[in-house]
Amino acid sequence: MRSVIRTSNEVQTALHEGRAVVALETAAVTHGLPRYPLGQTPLCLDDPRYDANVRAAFSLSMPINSALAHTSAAAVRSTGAIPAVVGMLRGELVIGMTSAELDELAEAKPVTKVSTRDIADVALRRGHGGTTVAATLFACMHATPSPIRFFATGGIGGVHREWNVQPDISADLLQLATSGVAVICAGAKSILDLDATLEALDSLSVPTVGIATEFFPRFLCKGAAPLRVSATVQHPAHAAQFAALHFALRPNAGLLFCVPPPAALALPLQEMEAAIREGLACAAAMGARGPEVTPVLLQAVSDATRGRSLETNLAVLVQNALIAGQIAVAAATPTS
Ligand code: PSU
Ligand code: MN
Repeated sequence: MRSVIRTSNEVQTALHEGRAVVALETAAVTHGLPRYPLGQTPLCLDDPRYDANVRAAFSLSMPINSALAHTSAAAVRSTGAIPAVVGMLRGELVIGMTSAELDELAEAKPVTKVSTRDIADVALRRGHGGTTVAATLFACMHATPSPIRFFATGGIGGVHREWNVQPDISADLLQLATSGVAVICAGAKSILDLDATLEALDSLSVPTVGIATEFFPRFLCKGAAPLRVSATVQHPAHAAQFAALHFALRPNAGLLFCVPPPAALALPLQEMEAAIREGLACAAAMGARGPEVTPVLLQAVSDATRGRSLETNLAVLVQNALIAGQIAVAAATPTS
């Protein structure tokens, strides 16, 4: 049987030497972000935490999805960590895509939104796919020569609203519970039922650890009723200590590090809720089902906020990549 999973040489070497590695997913690239150029530098890149290399990585002539992917990878690199972009090209699950491979995936058509269940199907068809949080977690655990322990995304999937009418629970949750990886995120997407999502994470024994916050972030949103995280750490080095102890105790269980969106770009709850309701109506009218639901909702929310939620989504993706890099570097114990 041919090998379906390939870890790049750069990532293999870094893992072998005990250096910091951060995985990045690509379902956000292939299915969560637009494929037209933004026409301006994203607002979030004015932040002094990003160096010139990170700002330069967002090419104005490129479609938003590939520009963002390059920028997230550059944010990881700016901390001294190695980015491992995960995605499927020609049936291969690649851990550590090159820039050229990333551009190819960002433009690919048709391209599948690959969750864990879809990996064998896309491999057999030799297809292309953007990997969700669930499939990326699976890849992290199967990296050679050792698992990747840190992974950045925007917001994880979770329990959808009206789950009591039509149960829709992201495969991200179960995969997180059974993969020894720390996911750095802005909580779960606010298009979901966040109370139910937190209860599910609790049932699955996934720690929700706020970084300098006691509250579970609401993805792109601020001003909502607070939801509590299960623990709080103060800074990335403290998060690295938490992760080290967690993985020593439970090497095959995941955890979430939760970082709220930058305050200046977070969207007020009322605006967000109105946009989500429009999105839900749109998804229902389109008859969106299963994996189609999240991309339709994200696009509808972006339209309803006239692109403001897109800016916030970009801010969250790049910020989480940066913080994941800082945590991974603090946790690393290089052998040379
Ligand atoms: N974060 C973002 N945008 C996204 C996603 C995360 O900022 O598009 C993706 C992730 O890949 C996540 C997926 O796994 O959305 C959840 O989809 P679903 O609800 O169908 O499981
Ligand atoms: Mn779903």
